[in-house]
Amino acid sequence: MTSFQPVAVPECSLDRDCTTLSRHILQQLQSFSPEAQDLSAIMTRIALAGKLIARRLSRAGLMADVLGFTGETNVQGESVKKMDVYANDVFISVFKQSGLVCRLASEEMDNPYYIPENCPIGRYTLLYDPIDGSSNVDINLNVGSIFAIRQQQVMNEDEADLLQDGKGQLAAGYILYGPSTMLVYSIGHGVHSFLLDPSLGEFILAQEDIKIPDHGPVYSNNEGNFWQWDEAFRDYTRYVHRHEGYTARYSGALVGDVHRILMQGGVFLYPGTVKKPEGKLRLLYETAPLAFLIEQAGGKASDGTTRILDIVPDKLHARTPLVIGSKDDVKLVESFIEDRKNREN
Ligand code: P6P
Repeated sequence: MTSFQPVAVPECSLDRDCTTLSRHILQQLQSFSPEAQDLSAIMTRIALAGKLIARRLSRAGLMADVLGFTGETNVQGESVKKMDVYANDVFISVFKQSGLVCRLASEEMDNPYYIPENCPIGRYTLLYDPIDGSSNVDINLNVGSIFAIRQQQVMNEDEADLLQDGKGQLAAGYILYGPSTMLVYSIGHGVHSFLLDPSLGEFILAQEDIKIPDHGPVYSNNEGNFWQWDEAFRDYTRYVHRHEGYTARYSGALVGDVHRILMQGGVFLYPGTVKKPEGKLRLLYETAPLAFLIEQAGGKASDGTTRILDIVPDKLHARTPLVIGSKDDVKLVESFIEDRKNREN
């Protein structure tokens, strides 16, 4: 009779499986203060939203009434996907009866959504793009959610206190719905990724303190807009066309494109165009959260001249051009803009 030898579970795998998002945040903050507990609880709710959206996306092709358009147009003037509405509502629902978030501002809503019962206690605002890249939803390609958490400074239903630069963000990150569902976040202590383990229903720590390379081979932009760009962006594009060591990658979904840049290095750029000189991407819930994250990973983010985190929006849905990624690659793009300015002066 052979004696039963229990399989030794390496301590790290058990410990890793127990390193949930909420525990990680408290470890990061090295505090159990009410503020730390709040952030931990908010991030846990964001993770719940991610699970609900991931579940819906994984079945989208099999369920009625999930894919396709609603027939409505949002404040951005964009046709609204059914998945946009579902995801927007998920974030609202997970924060009801939470006592945490008083106000939610989203790409999909003209004005912020208030949860009055939370406001006396919950002094936080969630800014989010519920489904970024929704044009990819119907063709089963990656999409993402982008979020930022800010302290709420006023109790009245006035969005003026939201019109601040991105340095006041308490936390920011994204959820990437790809082959795996990954949550990448920062609360100002580095950038960390968590993978959803469907068998546990938990986001489990995947990588801590992610650092973006100072340079990478990837440049990511929609060259179909080349004819609409300022000459400086054309100069940059011609440069990478003529020099070895660059490769173009563009999925049409910001979260996936920026995640690739974070992991492999390089630069994503969405310049202003003739039609949209201020660019297409929205500051408060797209470019500012991503800029916060990329800077925490050692990268850089600007609108081509001004640091994204220094830009103060004039309205809730303000847009900015975006140049984001590896320090050296962002500087290279900025150098073409500087050169053009010097030549014109
Ligand atoms: P274009 C998706 O609509 C989005 O907001 C981002 O996710 C993406 O980076 C960008 O627009 C793509 O825009 O003009 O290249 O289709």
